[in-house]
Amino acid sequence: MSEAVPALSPEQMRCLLQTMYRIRAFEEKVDELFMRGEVHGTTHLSIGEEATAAAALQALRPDDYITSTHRGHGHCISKGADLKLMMAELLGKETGYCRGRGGSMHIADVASGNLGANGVVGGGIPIATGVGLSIKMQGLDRVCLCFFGDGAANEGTFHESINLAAIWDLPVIFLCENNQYGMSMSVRKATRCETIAQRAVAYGIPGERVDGNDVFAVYEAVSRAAARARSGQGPTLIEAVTYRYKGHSKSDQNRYRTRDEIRAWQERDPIKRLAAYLREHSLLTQEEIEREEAAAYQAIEEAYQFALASPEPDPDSLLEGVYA
Ligand SMILES: Cc1ncc(C[n+]2csc(CCOP(=O)(O)OP(=O)(O)O)c2C)c(N)n1
Repeated sequence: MSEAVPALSPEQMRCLLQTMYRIRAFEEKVDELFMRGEVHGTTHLSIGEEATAAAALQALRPDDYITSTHRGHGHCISKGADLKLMMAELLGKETGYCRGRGGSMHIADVASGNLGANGVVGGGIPIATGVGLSIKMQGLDRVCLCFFGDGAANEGTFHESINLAAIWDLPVIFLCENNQYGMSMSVRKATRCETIAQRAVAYGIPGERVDGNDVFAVYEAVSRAAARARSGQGPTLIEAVTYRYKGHSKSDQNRYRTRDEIRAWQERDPIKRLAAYLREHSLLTQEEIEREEAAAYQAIEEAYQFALASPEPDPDSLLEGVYA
């Protein structure tokens, strides 16, 4: 964990732990449901990457905006989404966030500032720039945080969008979750740059690389970027270095990496690291930590039961919301 004493109250740290446990419990349940054939299609899990989502949202205000990726459950939960509505969405139920039409990759809750997950790699980046422009033109005291992956950082839209946000000083935080792979493509093979953060130089904005498995480091970096954005100084590019334990999606055989590599990252597990910090600094006892963990799994079970009991969409509504 970062050396500096974090500018977070014990209550905020507990909240971070709760959020990370909820993300993990949600995704473990989703993984199980896919395996049992209860959910169809595909899903992208962010198990191992929880610190970045939880800490980034802790550094923002409730009325700030986010855009998300295809791996967006953690972003959604950290933004305060209702677990029941999320689970219902995954099970294709009428009570889900998008009435069961969106599924894992398209959960949005515009009322809470979650402008949506996105199946198009890099798709959220120009949206975030547009939101930044809207915030600026309306003179609002808000920021938009844009999550994207290391693979998305090689899309044309990444360069165009950040360049525009930079020249117009838009209040956007571009947060790259570098989990080391774009599907099976290692980030080391996909780009000649040493880091993704150093690309900020090309746009004349600050770029910062942090340990994405360290909640405090992510919190500090996003807080700095948010303060900069709110004061009219424009965007920041942050690269959070992290790792996904599970395959890219349900069809991944994990043939492009070794078990040892996965194990080495699991030793730097973000949840275990925060729990150890809280114990060592006598902020929570082991018993309290275990209670938080159990409460998260309980909340997910309740969400699943809610989803199971929810109605299927009416077939007569199939064409609602479809434009041609
Ligand atoms: C425009 C576009 N190109 C390709 C794909 C197929 N695709 C889905 S996820 C993915 C990898 C994305 O990698 P990254 O941005 O690093 O995110 P991660 O999956 O690692 O979270 C690709 C190539 C897509 N969905 N959209």
